[in-house]
Amino acid sequence: MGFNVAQKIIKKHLAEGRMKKGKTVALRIDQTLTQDATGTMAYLQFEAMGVPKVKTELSVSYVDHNTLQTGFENADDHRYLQSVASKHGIYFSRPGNGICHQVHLERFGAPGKTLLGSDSHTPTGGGIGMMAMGAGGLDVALAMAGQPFRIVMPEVVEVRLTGKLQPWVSAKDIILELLRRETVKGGVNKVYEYTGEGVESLSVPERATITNMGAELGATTSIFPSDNVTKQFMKAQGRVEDYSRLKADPSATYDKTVEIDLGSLEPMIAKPHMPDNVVKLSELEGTKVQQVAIGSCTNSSYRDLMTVAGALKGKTVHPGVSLGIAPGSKQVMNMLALNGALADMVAAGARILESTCGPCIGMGQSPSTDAVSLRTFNRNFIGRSGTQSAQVHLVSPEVAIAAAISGEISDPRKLGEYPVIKTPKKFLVDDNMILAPAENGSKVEILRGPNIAPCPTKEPLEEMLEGEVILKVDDNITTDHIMPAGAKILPLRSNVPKISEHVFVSVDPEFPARAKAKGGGFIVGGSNYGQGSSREHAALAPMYLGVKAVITKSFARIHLANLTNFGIIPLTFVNEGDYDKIDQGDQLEMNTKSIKKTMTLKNKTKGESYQLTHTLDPRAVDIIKAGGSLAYAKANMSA
Ligand code: MIC
Ligand code: SF4
Repeated sequence: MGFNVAQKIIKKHLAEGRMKKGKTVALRIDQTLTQDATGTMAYLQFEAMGVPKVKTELSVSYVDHNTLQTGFENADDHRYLQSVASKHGIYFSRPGNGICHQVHLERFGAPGKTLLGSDSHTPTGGGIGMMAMGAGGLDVALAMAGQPFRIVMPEVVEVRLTGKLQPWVSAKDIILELLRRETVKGGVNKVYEYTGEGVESLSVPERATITNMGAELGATTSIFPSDNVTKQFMKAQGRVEDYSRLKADPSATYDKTVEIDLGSLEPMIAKPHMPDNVVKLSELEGTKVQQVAIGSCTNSSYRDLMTVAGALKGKTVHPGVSLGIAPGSKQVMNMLALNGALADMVAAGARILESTCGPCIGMGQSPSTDAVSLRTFNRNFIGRSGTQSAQVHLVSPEVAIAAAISGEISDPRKLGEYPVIKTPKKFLVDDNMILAPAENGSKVEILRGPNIAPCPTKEPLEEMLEGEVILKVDDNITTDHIMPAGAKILPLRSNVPKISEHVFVSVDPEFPARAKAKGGGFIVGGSNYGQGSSREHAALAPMYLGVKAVITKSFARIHLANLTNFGIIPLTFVNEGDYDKIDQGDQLEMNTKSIKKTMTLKNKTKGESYQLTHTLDPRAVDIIKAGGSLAYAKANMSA
């Protein structure tokens, strides 16, 4: 039997386990990436492991999230990251060099390799045929220390692309259409692999837009084959030597096939407040728009911004709209500057932002009260923009720019001739903002500031878990609900005691105080709990507040792993109906002396019992018992 692309990479990197769907496989990791918002914690954990030099082929530390620098905190983190990278054999991409996923695709990624990143949009690398996965910082630290990364052997879904996109319809519309069909929980433990004649018509940045936002499906990753288009891209980046061809065998099979006819796709839009709340743009035409933001790791490539510049040339941004544009990397920004496209944007009234995440994570550019904001980003969770009442919609750069010009949601096909942007024969390559690690790391001193607090640890699991339900929440709770980001909270990422004061505040402002007063307790949630970002702070900070167990109908993959890593036991109801029987404030009790496949939870308040289960393999059970991965890894490494 032949293999598909995902299976080929898994097979080549298999360190433990059998490639049997649903079973745990451990994969060797070739490359890692971190960004500053999750990276400081990841490196603190790496330091705690006592490994002098990373054991990967390549590890890169990026600074792209926390760059507002409204106080000393961000800059302290940057300085720490730079020194720790130099000491431990890690490349350092300086602030200003661009968004991690965009830069990694341009400068480091390679087909057939595995990449683990402490950011949920790491699957961007799937655009060049990498098996690129997001994880919590601790898992990335472990990979840097040479440990394999464990996933559930995924199902592979074939997304067969036929036909060719029409003018003004682009890659974003493809992934929005897939989200409409598959939803934000459709992809758990699945890999989406793109096939069909439509693949050839998509450039690497377009493919990367699709694999990037595949994260919103909850998928393990998404992947394209590596073909001549990939080769041309790598050649234009001056590193054709990193190219290799990677295609599914003709006899490869898939667990399911989804077909998308590119030719019949129309411009699409995700309405507030979920990336799968997708409709045809035509349904919303005429809605007034107050803000347009273009950029983020989803849509900030040279191709995207040249399209935007082409549409803007000679026009003025509508008086009712604020237009912000953040090019994805220094390479993109510099090329736009040199060919005049940046001047066209500036002349039209665009507000040019740094090459960072910026408004995507609420770092500035928060919309006005109740504003309709059209963004080329990948997430529109409530409040993420920094304005709780904002109506954030997700769109392609084409749709975004049509709105910026007309002041309302309007069909970009009315803009006239489509500026078709070809991949340049040669990108402008200058890696002067990427620092190589020191030759002799032992001489490098690590620089810490007062904002950098050590990573808190947890005691081994108690034999009897007792406490109150300190919070009950609905379905689809995101990590933005659990641990909000934004300009005020993000600078606290390297200080868990401080950041824990913000846990769940958008859901219930009293939560942190209650958790502390009750000495921790239980959280009860609905399905797809913890979707979205990979931020391990959404597990780490609740752990610090004393959360002992999270009991839900189902979990999102990365968050489940993060809870395990920090010793919070993730359990699900055997009978989903039991969710309705528990109320906030109920007193619960559970014997955890041995963690069996089914366990009994006693509700002392109601005088009832419920059956719970879990998906933890024996190793994960040991991790929970040890009080988390760090404690477990330390014990095992010294053994
Ligand atoms: C995000 O898009 O939410 C982030 C910020 O990039 C996160 C990581 C983080 O919370 O630091 C992600 O997607 O993993
Ligand atoms: Fe940055 Fe936004 Fe991409 Fe996350 S989704 S890495 S915040 S640009």
